[in-house]
Amino acid sequence: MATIYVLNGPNLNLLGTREPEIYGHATLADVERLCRATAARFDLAVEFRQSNHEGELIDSIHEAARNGAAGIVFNPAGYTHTSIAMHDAIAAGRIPVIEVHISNVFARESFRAHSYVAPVARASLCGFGIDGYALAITGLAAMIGIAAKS
Ligand code: CA2
Repeated sequence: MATIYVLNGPNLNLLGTREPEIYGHATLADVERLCRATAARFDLAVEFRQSNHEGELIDSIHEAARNGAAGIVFNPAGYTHTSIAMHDAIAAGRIPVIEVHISNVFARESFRAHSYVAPVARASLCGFGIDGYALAITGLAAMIGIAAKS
């Protein structure tokens, strides 16, 4: 069975506890359940992680590439807008990365409109709430030629 990594950046452990007007009421545990249910439709195993540390996220990207993962669904959170190191890790990894944001980053502060990840991601989506994770997994499966189970 192929594996995808679902990686979540800083502060996403707080999902569902603050700023519900921006991020909704779902928790990260809800996101994990949604990812596992979506991936199961494509017979994909999920390695689901959250970290508040840039280096740990980079280590996970390296690990996914080293382990031959089928792809990464990645919400880099605040590092989206700051991290050249994240950009470099993805560029070096050579596995498909789908960038996901819960909120519509283009409808918020101007500093959120720039992403260091987008140029090295195979696709990016934002503004669908946590459904964006399910859409990203479905799109990744199509991209790598894995059909839904009948
Ligand atoms: O919309 C997204 O998914 C973001 O990646 C979330 C990041 C933000 O820096 C990006 O611009 C867009 C912030 C994640 C923090 O998540 C929280 C969730 C609930 C309460 C507080 C923070």
